[in-house]
Amino acid sequence: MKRRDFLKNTAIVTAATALGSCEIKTKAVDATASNKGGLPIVISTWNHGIAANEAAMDVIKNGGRALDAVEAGVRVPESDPEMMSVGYGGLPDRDGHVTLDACIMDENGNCGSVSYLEHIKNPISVARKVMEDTPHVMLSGKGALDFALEKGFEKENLLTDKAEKRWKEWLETSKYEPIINIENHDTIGLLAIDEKGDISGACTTSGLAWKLHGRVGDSPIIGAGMYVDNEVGGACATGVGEMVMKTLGSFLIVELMRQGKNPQEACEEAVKRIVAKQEYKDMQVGYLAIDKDGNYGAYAIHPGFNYALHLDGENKMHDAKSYIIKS
Ligand code: SD4
Repeated sequence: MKRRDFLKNTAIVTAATALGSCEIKTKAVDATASNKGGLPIVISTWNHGIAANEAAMDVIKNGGRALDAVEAGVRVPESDPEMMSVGYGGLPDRDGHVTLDACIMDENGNCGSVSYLEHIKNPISVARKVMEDTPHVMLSGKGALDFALEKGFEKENLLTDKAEKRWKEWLETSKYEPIINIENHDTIGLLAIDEKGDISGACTTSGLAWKLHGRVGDSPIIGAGMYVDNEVGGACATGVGEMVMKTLGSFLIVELMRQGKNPQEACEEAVKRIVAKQEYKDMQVGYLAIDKDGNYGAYAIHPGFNYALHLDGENKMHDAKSYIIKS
């Protein structure tokens, strides 16, 4: 980043923070026109979003619910051993365990989530079972695994040879310090609106590579990694979960849209809430949002965040704008 960009961005944040009032903060944020969308729509994070969107849109085109679409969509990278940041084949924590986080939410405000789940390839489907078959929202660790096995999910070794090799290489050089990293930045968050206009969302990840054993990120936290309100819209997050959790980013975006911001403005404001108070130099966070009409937004702290958008019969990658501007 060039010094002038840093100063420009810092000035915006400082002004917004110092002046404090909502009105002034809004002025300090570059108001960006919403990206015109439509229905149905599927949008998801990173390159693996293309295949996920395809599966999700298939469900919608066959008259399915957005809920079924988002589950089917994110199951694609979850099941793919080449995707080293989601589900099977995900990079492990520093002790060599692949521990998974996922959540799902439907148009009626129902939601389910699993965190710190081991040995199950498709945590999103376990999250859905938590939502539909229990009075709870979230199951974690061994309890989540026991629940999954009881529901007929298969217990599997999720650590592929490739992921194990990467872990062993990391062990050789690591200082084994609990440093947050952005090496493993390919969580999938996926939002969809079906033909009826109903919105659902899903988010699933193996979390940050080499995390401390037991660490849970934002992805399974309703309101942090993903949030949907059928009257307003939906949002999802990727990147360093700790930063998202501290600001409940997805819930914040939906609430900002409820107050009148378009999806793009809401994503930008949520990123600005992070950078106003947190050290963000080596930390990436990216947000996606859709409103009830299928208009969409995307924004990240740093350049490099991209997303897959399935709209009007086309499924294409797009680069998100970012707070730090590459020049
Ligand atoms: C986490 N947010 O566990 C996840 C990681 C991620 O893209 O999104 N990577 O913090």
